[in-house]
Amino acid sequence: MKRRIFIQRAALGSVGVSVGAAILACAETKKENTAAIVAKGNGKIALPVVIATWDVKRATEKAWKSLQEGKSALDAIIDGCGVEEANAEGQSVGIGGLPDREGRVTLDACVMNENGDYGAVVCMEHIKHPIAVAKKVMEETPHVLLAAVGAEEFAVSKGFKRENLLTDASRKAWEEWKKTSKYKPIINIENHDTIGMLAVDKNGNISGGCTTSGLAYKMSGRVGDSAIIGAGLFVDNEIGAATATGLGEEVLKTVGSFLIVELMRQGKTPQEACEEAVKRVINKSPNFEDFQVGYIAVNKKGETGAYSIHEGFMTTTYQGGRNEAVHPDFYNKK
Ligand code: SD4
Repeated sequence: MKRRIFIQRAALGSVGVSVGAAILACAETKKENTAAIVAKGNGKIALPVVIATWDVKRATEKAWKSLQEGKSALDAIIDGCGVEEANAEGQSVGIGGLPDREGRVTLDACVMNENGDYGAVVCMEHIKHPIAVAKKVMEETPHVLLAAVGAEEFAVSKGFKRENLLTDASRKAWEEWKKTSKYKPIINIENHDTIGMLAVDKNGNISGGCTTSGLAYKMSGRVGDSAIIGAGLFVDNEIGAATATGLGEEVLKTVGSFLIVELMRQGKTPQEACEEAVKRVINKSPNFEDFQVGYIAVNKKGETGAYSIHEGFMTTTYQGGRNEAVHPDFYNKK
């Protein structure tokens, strides 16, 4: 039997068939009518909402406050994720991220807003807030994705400070790893803290962001799913949004976040869509026992879902004034 500590879906559980109908209705309705649709839906209004991967209550709290101050969903996400990027003790995002196998901290991040605009940086060094740089790429260049040195130079040209992101603790962890490993990238090393964050503002407008230092001790130049649109993140303001954590190679091969949004478009709840996307990974990967993939999703009404292959995944949801980190349901050979 599945563990059901689980994401706060209780208030949303009975919406059933009408959810699908409402989503389809949303899909056919122009953006300016969004607030009205939200207000009409079933009395189960749960907006705004912020949901993030892992136990990141300080980050969701910051994003929630930014929403209360009237900031856009995207700016709230930049603020929220920025809390963890600046936390030198977190070893998977921003400063303090575990390095690649050569000892370099390389960061991937992306954002997508309610208009379907996307911006990303991959394999960028020395800049603590890659998610804010990703937003600049979206807003201030004709491009969507900048890599490596080009991304870093762009960030510096926009006023971001270059700094050493390899903390003593992460350097020591890397040195220990070099002693014990065969100095090969290890497929299932997972650092459990990539932040994917989705927010729906009080008018039902949706944005998302994802930021990571990627897999610990990865090959130099390796890029995961987190900054690749459709894989690590996807937002469709008419339908909902999804984001991923875990082994990026598997998320990329199944284009997981796009898949989840398309399944919601077809009428699945966020929970059903996350479960289907995880099953897609399991069906395609005979060695799924060896790695973790987890997804979270939200729809236009603020209903949330989350699912992972294995136990241990966490999500944090700030909704209805409550900020709660929980273990979502998981597959693991049920
Ligand atoms: C990656 N998906 O680079 C990221 C890693 C991750 O929790 O999410 N870790 O593949």
